[in-house]
Amino acid sequence: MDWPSKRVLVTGGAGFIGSHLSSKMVELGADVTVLDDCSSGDSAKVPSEANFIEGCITNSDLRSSLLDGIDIVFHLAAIASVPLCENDPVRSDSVNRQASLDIILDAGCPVIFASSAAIYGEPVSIPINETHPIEPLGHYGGQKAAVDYAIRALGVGSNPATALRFFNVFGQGQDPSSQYSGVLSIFIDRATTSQPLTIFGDGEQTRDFIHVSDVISALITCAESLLEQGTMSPAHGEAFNICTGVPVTLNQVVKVIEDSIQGNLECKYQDERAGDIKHSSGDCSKLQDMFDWSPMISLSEGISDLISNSQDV
Ligand code: UD2
Repeated sequence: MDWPSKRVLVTGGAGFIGSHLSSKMVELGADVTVLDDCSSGDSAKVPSEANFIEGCITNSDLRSSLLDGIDIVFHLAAIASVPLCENDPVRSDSVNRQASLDIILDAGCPVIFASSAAIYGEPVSIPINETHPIEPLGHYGGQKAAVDYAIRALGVGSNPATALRFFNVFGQGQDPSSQYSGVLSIFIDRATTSQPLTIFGDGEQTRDFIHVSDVISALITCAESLLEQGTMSPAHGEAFNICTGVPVTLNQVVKVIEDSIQGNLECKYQDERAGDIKHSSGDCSKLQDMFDWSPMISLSEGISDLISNSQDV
């Protein structure tokens, strides 16, 4: 793909996944614009080579001006906190659902949308593949599901678009003190600062942890297909799980961290967190079979990398 000839818009490009993607796009030579309102992102994470615009995706004038001349949109901006979406469903609906639909309809170019495993709700079968029922448990999942559905309903006369359903993404650059942070960055922060870990429930809940670099390679794989083939791309109008297919319990996570730091961790078990699902494990064979994409970073490699980086700080 001739990325140096491409103008790329990354919404949410100051966030955890978005900043990794923006950096990768800059590295590939693309002309990158980042739109982020910094409500949860951090402008310091945006690569200096990118054109950074601080603003919200709900601003239709700003959206129109930024979409002009763009070759592809990675639409990652969202209110990603489940509690924030529950507390203000009207606001989160305008950001997560309405503005996303507007971007897909107005873009005039391919759009890759950050969907979520949250759309599945409590799994009825494991591993979860893309035909699993969509029964989100709250507003956040419902808003993501609405956009994911709209993409799957697109025909050949529309903008090319794909929905990628992220499972539990981890890697460098997730702020452990943030309410958006995942369990892995919290555990590693605690482990490397000699603090006890809090485990909600018995620690036997499972999650499918995928490294952010594998998420970036999935985003780029789908983007290249949409750019090359437009609505004839096998990714157009489709949704894909972005996961590893490897379920891991929190107790196993603790063991992997202990092996990496070669020490024992103190774990405090508390009541289950309200609204948590017990098991989440995805099947990524659809993306694997269609595009020969595979996750490359194992959980233990990713954890070792995070630990050595935290020790370098
Ligand atoms: C993920 C997404 C969330 C939403 C949800 C939908 C992340 C960070 N969050 O939430 O946005 O899509 O999936 O299902 O990816 N835990 C502890 N101790 C801690 C922190 C967490 O035991 O200090 C537990 C927590 O109760 C849960 C598991 O770890 O059972 C994973 O928690 P999480 O917040 O990392 O992610 P999850 O799957 O609840």
